[in-house]
Amino acid sequence: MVRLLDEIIQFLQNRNNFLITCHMNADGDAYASVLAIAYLLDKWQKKYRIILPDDQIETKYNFLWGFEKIETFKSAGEEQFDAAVVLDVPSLKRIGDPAKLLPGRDFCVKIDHHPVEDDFAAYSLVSNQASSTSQLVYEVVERSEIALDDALANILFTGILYDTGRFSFSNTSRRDFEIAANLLKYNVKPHEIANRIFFNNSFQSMKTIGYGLAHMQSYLDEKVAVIFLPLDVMKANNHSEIEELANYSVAMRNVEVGLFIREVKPNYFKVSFRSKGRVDVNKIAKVFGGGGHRHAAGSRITGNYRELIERVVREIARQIAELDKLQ
Ligand SMILES: [Mn+2]
Repeated sequence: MVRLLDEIIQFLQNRNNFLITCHMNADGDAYASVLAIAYLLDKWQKKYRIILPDDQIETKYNFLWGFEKIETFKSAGEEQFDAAVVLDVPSLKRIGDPAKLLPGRDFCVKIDHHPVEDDFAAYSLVSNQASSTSQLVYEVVERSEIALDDALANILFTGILYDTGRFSFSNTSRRDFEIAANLLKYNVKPHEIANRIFFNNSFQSMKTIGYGLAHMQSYLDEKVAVIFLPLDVMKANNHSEIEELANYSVAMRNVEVGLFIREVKPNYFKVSFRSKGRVDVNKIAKVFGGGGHRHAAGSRITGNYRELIERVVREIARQIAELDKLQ
């Protein structure tokens, strides 16, 4: 690990003109890890651009250093980059459009904590034991000669706080608490960051969360819970503010798998999978062309809603039956 960290630091110091990017639907860990790398490159006086695949930039991260440097692919225009740092994403497919801007494999660094998919970077700092990509970027920072300060500490704390679900998901480790304790030596206020990234919703979004819960369905003897938002409900909402519904889908006793399904276009569904622990939802999401982690994954599925539910529940039932056999 130490040798790889040194290689990555050397690569960053020796190259110039970087593209920094991450996965589609950038989340708190993606924003944080992208900005932390930008911060390092800035300190090393490198030329870089941060280009996200999404059309919309999440304003709730605007308190973080470097936020104003973030561009969307749509507005960025074409450019040739000499190097790239790709964060929080295991495959080219999930980078989306900015993948077109990547230089060759030898000039790419990948820092990620998803199970490995594409080998698109010669320098790959990948550990699915890490809670977050931000945690791995912290390891890079710690190994480099760049000193932590308020700006960088706030960025990294935000990423870890987000991806550990406020230090409660199964990925949360002792290392996260060590890092957090270290970051709190700087001017980092956990409650203020939590307020900005978790409790910063509109009334409309909270009412939609209520709608989702009130219309929740269960399957397989309450082992599966499904929260569904149809198109007309989705249209009225800021999508990132209702993401918490994915976590609520698995917040009941006895539920093993939770689904949060939103119809984003007619007969086109974005599905989030959550597992209480036993079922590997990464495997289930993969059956439907998506992926993610063991406990949290997603897919985009086209078709009729009823058929979708039937297919997904059947797949979950199959996995649960297999697990029951092993016990
Ligand atoms: Mn992440």
